[in-house]
Amino acid sequence: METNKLQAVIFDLDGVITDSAKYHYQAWKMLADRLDIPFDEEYNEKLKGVSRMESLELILKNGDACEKFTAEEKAALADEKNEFYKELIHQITPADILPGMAEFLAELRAAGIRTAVASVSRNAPFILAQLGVTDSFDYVCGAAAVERAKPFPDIFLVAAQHVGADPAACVGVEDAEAGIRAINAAGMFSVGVGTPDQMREAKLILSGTHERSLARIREASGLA
Ligand code: B16
Ligand code: MG
Repeated sequence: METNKLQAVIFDLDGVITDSAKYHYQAWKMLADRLDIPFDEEYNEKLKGVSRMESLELILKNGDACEKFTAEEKAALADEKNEFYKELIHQITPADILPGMAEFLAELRAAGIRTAVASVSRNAPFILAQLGVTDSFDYVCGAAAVERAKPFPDIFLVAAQHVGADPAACVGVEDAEAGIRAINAAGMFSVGVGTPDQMREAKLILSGTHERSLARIREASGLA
């Protein structure tokens, strides 16, 4: 298999394809308020790319409430958040694709580069359908396909395998630190969307999705 040619680009969903983080925030905020636990947008940054149950633990920790609930009660709290989140994401339309991403996906298709989504969100297929971009991806890898979440490389490796790409010939795009670590650990070239401070470990940093450029990615990654 050729490794000097760019074979696939694997995308995180939340924060890269669309800004679903704001809905996660609203849904967790509703739960935190009900439980009388402090929770704000700054603390919400810690939840990006983190699984649903781990997010709940982080929120409870902020209110010293980890020990207050049984495992069953915690599962019910996570379900409560998810039901509210599912209502919120019905608002998503194709207009909510982040700037430049629809064009970028079309450019990749035209160049014969495979595309996949690596999202730990169990709501990823619904969100992609709302955005009208399901067919823009060759494979969607969700949390159910892997045991270990980001920062383990598993989700990116499974996505590469499904699209028949060598990890060394793949680029991963992420907006969360745990995600960038996962891409690097997978042996892929990491592109980070965010500030240099947040994206310290990314090999290429874009301040926003509008800055995406296949030419820049090819040049920086050395993948033709
Ligand atoms: P769900 P990503 C992640 O999506 C979010 O960043 C994170 O905040 C969320 O807790 C996680 O999905 C699980 O989502 O509750 O919908 O299954 O960034 O991996 O696309
Ligand atoms: Mg993300």
